[in-house]
Amino acid sequence: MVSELFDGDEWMPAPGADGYTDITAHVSKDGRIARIAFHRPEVRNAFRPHTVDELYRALDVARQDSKIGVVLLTGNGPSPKDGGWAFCSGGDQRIRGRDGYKYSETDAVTDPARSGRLHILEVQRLIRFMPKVVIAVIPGWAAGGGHSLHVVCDLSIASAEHGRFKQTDADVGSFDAGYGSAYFARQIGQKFAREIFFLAEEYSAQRAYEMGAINRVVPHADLEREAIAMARTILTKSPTAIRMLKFAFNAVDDGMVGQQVFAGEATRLAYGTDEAVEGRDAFLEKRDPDWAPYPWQY
Ligand code: S0N
Repeated sequence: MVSELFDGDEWMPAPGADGYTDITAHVSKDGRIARIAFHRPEVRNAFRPHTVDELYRALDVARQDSKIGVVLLTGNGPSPKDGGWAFCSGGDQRIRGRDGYKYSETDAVTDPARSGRLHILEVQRLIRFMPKVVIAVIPGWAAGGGHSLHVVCDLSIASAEHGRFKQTDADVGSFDAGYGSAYFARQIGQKFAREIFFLAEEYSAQRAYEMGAINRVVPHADLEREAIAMARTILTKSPTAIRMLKFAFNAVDDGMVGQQVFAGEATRLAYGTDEAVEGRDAFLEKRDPDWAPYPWQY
């Protein structure tokens, strides 16, 4: 079973999905929505390095598929051990070491070459900069680095009954000092963000909604259906408009990198104009460009 909330009639396996162990990856039958899920429910969907490798790969496959406009990022469940639900509980604390980390729980040694390498941050950047809408679909716990992942997603929708939020970073001595905290404060305000990190208390989905941390709270049984409905609404919109809006929302918080991403999109749009084609053709034909048909617009 993928997940109790998974509707097999909606999805087919994504390319390469057969090889995954720590996640599942599916595409809607019309090919327009991706569903990528943590698949370690027995540890509240904590991620180990291997999980992150697979997650990055699956997200990148979705990024490069020009039919896909929306990605649902979720956690499968419930746990076979105790029936608990999770979106993701962050880095797997069992394989974390002072000198690096083990690739999995069964490895005997840590790898110093990987010391301090939190490549979940590469996943955060992929979500942040992919020109598609990524929706965090939260059926249970979003804790630690799992909380930060939902923060970096474009939208978040959570289960009313099982959605739980907690920022444990200060409890376990590992902290996301980037999007997970500073950008989170931009979303919900400094006071709430500091409270969530400094007190590390538990919040219900309803409370998270009231603080402005998530977009919607829905009955557990309807969670994936509602997420798909949101995705389908987004898919009725102009892909270019959505892409430019996502990067516009990002740019103000992303400094020169945000400007660079936005600028790349502007250049892509410019390449589609006759004016840019004239510049290219003039160079190739070794003549002066004729800009006369292109006014200095006001
Ligand atoms: C999520 C919480 C609040 C759920 O509590 P609940 O419902 O009472 O369940 P538990 O009984 O606590 O958990 C059920 C089983 O799942 C295991 N488990 C849960 N979370 C993790 C985890 N993150 N790592 C490993 N195992 C986990 C429990 O141990 C239990 O197993 P059994 O039944 O065998 O006892 C609660 O579980 C909780 O607080 N979890 C920890 C949340 C947390 O602190 N996460 C880490 C925070 N930091 C980060 O994520 C940053 C990134 C990071 O740390 C990292 C990333 C990659 C590589 C290395 C690191 C690194 O740590 O340096």
